[in-house]
Amino acid sequence: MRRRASVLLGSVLLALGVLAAPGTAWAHDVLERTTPANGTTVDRLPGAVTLTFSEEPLALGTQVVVTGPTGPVSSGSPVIDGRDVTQALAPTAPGGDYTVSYRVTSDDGHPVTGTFSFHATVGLDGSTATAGATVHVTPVTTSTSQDFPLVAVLLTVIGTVVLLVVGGYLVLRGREADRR
Ligand SMILES: [Cu+2]
Repeated sequence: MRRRASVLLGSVLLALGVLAAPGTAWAHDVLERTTPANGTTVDRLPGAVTLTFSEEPLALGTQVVVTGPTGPVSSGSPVIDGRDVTQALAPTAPGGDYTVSYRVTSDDGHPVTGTFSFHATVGLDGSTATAGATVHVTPVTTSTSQDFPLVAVLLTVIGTVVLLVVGGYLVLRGREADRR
C-alpha cells in the first residue's frame, strides 16, 4: 500500500512538473499568444500564423518554421510588426496537424525559442484531415451511406465490451494480488 501511494505521488509530481515547465520560460520577451492558439483546432488553415510577444523583438535572426503533414509550409520570411511576428504559409498547405517552431531575438539581445501546435481541419489547398490524424485525406464527394452508422455502432459496442472485460479482469487480479 505504501508503494502504491508513493507511485501515485510520483505520478502527480511528474504531471505537475510537465505542466509547469513551459510556464517558466524566460524573464524577458515572452510569447503572449498565437494565432491559431496552441492546442486548438481551426476549421480552415489561415494564410499566416501570428505570434505576439510581450515586447517588440529585434529584427535579428527571426525564424518561424511551420511544419504540416507534408513538411514545412512557411512561405517567405517572417514579418515583425510591433509585438507581432507573422509568417505567411504556402497556398499548397494541406489540412492536418501543424507544429510551429520559432526563434526571435528579445530586445535585450537574448534568443527566445519555442514551439506550439494546432490542427487545421481544412488546408489552404482545400484538403481535409481527420481530427488527430497526421496524414491528411482529400475530401470525397459526399454520399449518404446507410450501413456505415450500423458498422460504427457495432464496432463501438464490441470495443466497449472488450474494454470492460479486460478492465474487470485487471481489477479482479489486482484485488487477488492484494489479498496475498
Ligand atoms: Cu533576456
